[in-house]
Amino acid sequence: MSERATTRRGFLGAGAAAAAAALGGCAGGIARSSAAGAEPTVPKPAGPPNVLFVTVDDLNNDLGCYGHPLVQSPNIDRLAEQGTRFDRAYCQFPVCNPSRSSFLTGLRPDTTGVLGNRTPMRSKLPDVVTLPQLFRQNGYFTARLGKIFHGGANMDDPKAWDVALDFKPTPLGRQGERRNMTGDAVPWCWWMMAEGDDEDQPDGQIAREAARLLEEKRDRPFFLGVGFHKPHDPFIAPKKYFDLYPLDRLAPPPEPPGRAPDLPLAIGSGLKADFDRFTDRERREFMRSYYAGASFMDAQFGKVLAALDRAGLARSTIVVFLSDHGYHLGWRGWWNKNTLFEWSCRAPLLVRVPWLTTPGSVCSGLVEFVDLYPTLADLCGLKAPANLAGTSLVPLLKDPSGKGKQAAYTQVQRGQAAGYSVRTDRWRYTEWDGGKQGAELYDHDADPHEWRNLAGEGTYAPVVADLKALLRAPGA
Ligand SMILES: [Ca+2]
Repeated sequence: MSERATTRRGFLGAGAAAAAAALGGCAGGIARSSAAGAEPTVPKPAGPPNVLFVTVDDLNNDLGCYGHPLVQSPNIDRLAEQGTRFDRAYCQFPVCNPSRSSFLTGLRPDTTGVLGNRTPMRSKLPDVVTLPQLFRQNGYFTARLGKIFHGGANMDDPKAWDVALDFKPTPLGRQGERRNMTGDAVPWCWWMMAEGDDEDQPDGQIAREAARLLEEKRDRPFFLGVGFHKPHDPFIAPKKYFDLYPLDRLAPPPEPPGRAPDLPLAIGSGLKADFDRFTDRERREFMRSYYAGASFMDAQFGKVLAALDRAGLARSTIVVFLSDHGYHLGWRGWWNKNTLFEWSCRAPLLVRVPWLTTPGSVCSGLVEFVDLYPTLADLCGLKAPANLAGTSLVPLLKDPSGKGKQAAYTQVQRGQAAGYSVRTDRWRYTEWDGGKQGAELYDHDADPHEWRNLAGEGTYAPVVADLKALLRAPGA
C-alpha cells in the first residue's frame, strides 16, 4: 500500500469521511485542465509501440485520483500521476455489451445495433474490424485476459485475439461470509468476504497471467487486453479489502427534499423498488462491498503495472485504463447503471504514453469512448477504418488544456423506446422517446448532481432549442 493511501486512511476521521462521501467526492468537483508535471523525456520507441488496454467493469469515478477522499486506489492514482487523467470522459451506452461493442468498434450504438447485453456484436457486424483485430492484422500479438468484449457465449470476437483466456475462482475463493442485501429478491445483489487470497479470484489470476505474458520474451509488439471484473456484482473480494472500509465511515448519498422526480423512463427498472427497501446498514454494506471490489481490482492492476516495469516495457508501451461506464452507487436511490445521469454516463479514463503525455496532467475537455479507437490507431501509425465515429485524442494528449469536444453523447434503451442524452461543457440535455415521454435539462455549473430539471422552465427554452438540435447531430 502506498504511503499516500495509508496517510489518507489514517488521516480521515469518521466525520470527515462521512461528509466527503456524502459530497460524492468527484461528480461535481471537476478540476481545470492542467499540466502538473514535467514534460515527457522518454523518446518515442523506434519500433511499433505496445498497447496495454485495461478495461474495468462498472467502476465509477470514486477513486483517489478523481478526488474521492476515502476510496483507496493507489495504483490507478499512480498511473494518473504518470500520464493524463481525463476528467470528463463519457461512455456511449452505460451497459456492458453496448458500451464495449461501441468503443471496440469505434462506432456509436445506433451504428453497431448492439443495444442490449444479449446481442452478440458479430451478429450485427460480421465484417467490422474491431480495435484489437486491427492490431492483429498489423502484426501485433494480441491477447485477451478476462472481459474485454462482453462475457459469455458468442460475445467475444474470435477474430481479434491470438490468445483469449477466462478465469474462475478456486474452491477456497468461493467460500466466505456472504449476504444478499435484498433478501434474495435481486439474485446478483450479494457480497462475499472471500477466503483465500487475490489469486483465488479471477481478477488475481488475470493479473498473474498478464505478468507472465509481459515477462515472456516476444519478437513482435503486443496489444494486451486486461479485462478486470470487479467491482461488478456480485460483490466478491478477499476479506482484507472489505476491512479497508469500516461501515461507520461510509455515508450513503443524500436525497435532497424537493429534488426533481425521476421521469418514467429515467430509471426504467423494477429494481428500484427493491433498492428502496434497503436499510441504512444495507446501503453502507453495498458501498463497502463495491469499494472493496474497486480496491481489490486496483491492487491487481498494480501488479500488471509492476510487471510492465520489470519487463523493461514501460517506456515503449501505451497504457489505457478505462471503465465501461459509471455507476450510481446510491445517487438518486439507484444502485446500478443504465441511466442517462452523469453518474452512469461518466467513467474513469487514464492514458499514459511515455513519450507524449505530461506526467500528472489533467484534461477537462469532453471526450467520448468512441475516440479511443482512432487514438490508438493514430498513436501506433495504423490505418483505421474510414467510418469511425470518434476523433483522435492525440492533440489532447499533447496539450491537455486544449479544447475537448463540443458534445458527448450517451443513449439507453427502454423496450422499444430510446433515451438520448447530450453533454456539453455546461449542460446535460436528455430526451425520452423523442421527447414524447419527457425531457431533462441540467445546468452543471449550478447543479452538478442534476437535482433540478430545467427543461420545462420557459427561461431555458432557447437553451433547450440549441441542445435539441445538437442531440440530433452527433458528429465526430
Ligand atoms: Ca459494465
